Amino acid sequence: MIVRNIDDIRETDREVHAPGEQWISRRMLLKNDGMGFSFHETIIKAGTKTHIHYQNHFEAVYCVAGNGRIEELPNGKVHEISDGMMYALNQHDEHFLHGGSEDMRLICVFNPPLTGKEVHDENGVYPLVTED
Ligand code: 9YT
Repeated sequence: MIVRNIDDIRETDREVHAPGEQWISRRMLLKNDGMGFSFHETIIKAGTKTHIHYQNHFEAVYCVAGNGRIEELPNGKVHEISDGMMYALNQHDEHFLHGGSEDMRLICVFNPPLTGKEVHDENGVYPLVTED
């Protein structure tokens, strides 16, 4: 059994900051934990905007605090996100993720799991890392 507290993740290599500090991701489960998915807490900073297009991954996101919005690309459709809202990128959906009036706390699951080494490229994509 794996039992972890978020405080065990903080300020370790499992805590990743966006290059522009729009978000912080604390990876509670990664590929090497052997679960077949990765499981993260992500804090989206208020007032930020992040371009995301996970062409190699599916992601489900559940908001447990704060607020923000998803802007679908290219059609511009907007979904307000707050405590209790879930969205799933089941079609590798390209979007902007906007922070709202306060920081937003998200629980995120990735399939295939992130290894922890991925960084968003200039197109908002995480590469598929296959080597162990
Ligand atoms: C919701 C989202 O995808 N935010 C970007 C960070 C990502 N969740 C991660 O790497 O944990």
